Amino acid sequence: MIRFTTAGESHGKGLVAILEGIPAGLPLVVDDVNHDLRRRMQGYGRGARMKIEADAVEFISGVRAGETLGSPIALHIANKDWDNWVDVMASEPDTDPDARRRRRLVRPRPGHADLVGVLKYDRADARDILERASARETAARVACGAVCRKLLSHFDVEIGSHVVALGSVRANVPDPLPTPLNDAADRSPTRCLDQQATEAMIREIDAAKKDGDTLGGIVEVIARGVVVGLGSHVSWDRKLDGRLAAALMSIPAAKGVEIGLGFEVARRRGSEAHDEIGWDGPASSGGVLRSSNRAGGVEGGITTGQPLVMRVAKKPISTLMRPLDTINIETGETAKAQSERSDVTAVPAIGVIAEAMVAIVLADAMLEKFGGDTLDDLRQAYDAYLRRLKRRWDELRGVGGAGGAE
Ligand code: EPS
Repeated sequence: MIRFTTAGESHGKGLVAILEGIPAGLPLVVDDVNHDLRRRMQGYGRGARMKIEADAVEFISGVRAGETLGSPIALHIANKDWDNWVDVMASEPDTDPDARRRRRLVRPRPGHADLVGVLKYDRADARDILERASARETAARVACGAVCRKLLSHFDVEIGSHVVALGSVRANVPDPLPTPLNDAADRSPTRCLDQQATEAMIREIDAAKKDGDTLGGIVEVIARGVVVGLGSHVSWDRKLDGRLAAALMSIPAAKGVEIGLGFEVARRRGSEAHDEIGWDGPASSGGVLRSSNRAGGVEGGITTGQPLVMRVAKKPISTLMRPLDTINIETGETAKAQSERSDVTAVPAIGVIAEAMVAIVLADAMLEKFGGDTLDDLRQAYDAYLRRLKRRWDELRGVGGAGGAE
């Protein structure tokens, strides 16, 4: 239903994305996208690049007079840093065939795509790999995700995230979480809801920076207002949890994804692992109420109508100012890995990127279930489904007493 692809090198001219499948008639302006692009650039521990860039989107196609047309939406985000990299990244061949471009990277960083990329693509300069492997690409994903988020907002879906761990610091997560989640999380320089933990995270980032080191962490992404019945149990590739996990795992530096209790569920007995079912829940959950949300909003690959709760573990950035051992791919000597300008941590940003990936998967699942070439078609199919859910138990429980609250 939704297809998207991105292109662009970190220090090339810019990033582009093509997003296809968004129905016609969705109100859309650049600010809907720029808001999330700005959020992605924030966070304590980011490097100098974020001071150079001021990410902003330009719609090349698919949007007219503030509304989507149903045609592919092409998006462009310029790299301001391009001006400083023209000679390094220019597409034209060099006039002198023996000339070596500046900023070659020949001492691959353990943990980065540098080494495996040069082996696979048979490149002499790992810059040919790292420019595309850079997390800068995620700006294009966030742009596509923002459009999908706009679509979902018409169905009262709210997607937010917050940092639950950074380095060795674990946050105390408030229960219940604030609504809207991002209004609270975006106020913290580490996008963490625990003030004390935020301060400890900042101290740890400062210490890591001093040591020439980097930090990873864990973010939690939550999608509220998702109706019961997205995804399917019938085939492996239609299961929504699998689709979410794949999308989240594709984020640069992601090393683990959990849904609901995640790995913790394996340690529990069945009686403490599942969510008991009772009456008088909202129509969007099929009229039933769950006493807990250990499943994280998915059972059998299908949404339950409970909030979707996912966590992503991010490894520390692999560019270290005090580098690890490596080899020089040009001379064969053992060496220390090359250092480039980078971030101490980008954990606060990965939450914004994870929100985008979740928005794309959920928009796809909504269109799969409800279809429609226009926002209005989608709305009508969605409303008809909600009416069907509301009527579901009428006969069994007596009209009026079944569907429960809206
Ligand atoms: C990033 C841009 C990059 C890095 C970071 C993410 O800019 P530069 O390489 O010019 O400093 O700040 O990239 C990485 C951490 C990485 O491993 O490639 C961005 O826009 O998010």
